[in-house]
Amino acid sequence: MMDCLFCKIVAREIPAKLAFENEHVVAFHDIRPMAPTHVLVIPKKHIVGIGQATEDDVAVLGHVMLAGRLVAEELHLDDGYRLVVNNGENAGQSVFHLHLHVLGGRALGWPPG
Ligand code: DGP
Repeated sequence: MMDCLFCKIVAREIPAKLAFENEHVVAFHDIRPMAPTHVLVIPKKHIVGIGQATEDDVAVLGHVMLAGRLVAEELHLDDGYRLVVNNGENAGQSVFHLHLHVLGGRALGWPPG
């Protein structure tokens, strides 16, 4: 996707502080962190959001989730962490390339705002 910010991060056309990468996903630190650790895991494949994912995406969605866990372990979020996917306007999705937020490093409130 030519105009997708996160596709440009995958292609290294825009810099990001990488946390993890494999053949399916890239993980990088969020530019506006909401917690001491705030990493985004994205599929290399352009998927607009979880609302647009299909059966063909089942495997890559699994890779995204497992990479989220791996990042949390690598960054020593031993006291707990949260994995979040915002979908659509009411959830505050602002980048339309599926991404999993990995949040940790402090106690996180519930319910989220
Ligand atoms: P969401 O609101 O769920 O769509 O989250 C999008 C996140 O993307 C938001 O927390 C800020 C982050 N973000 C936006 N632009 C950039 C960027 O250019 N670089 C990085 N590292 N993060 C970005």
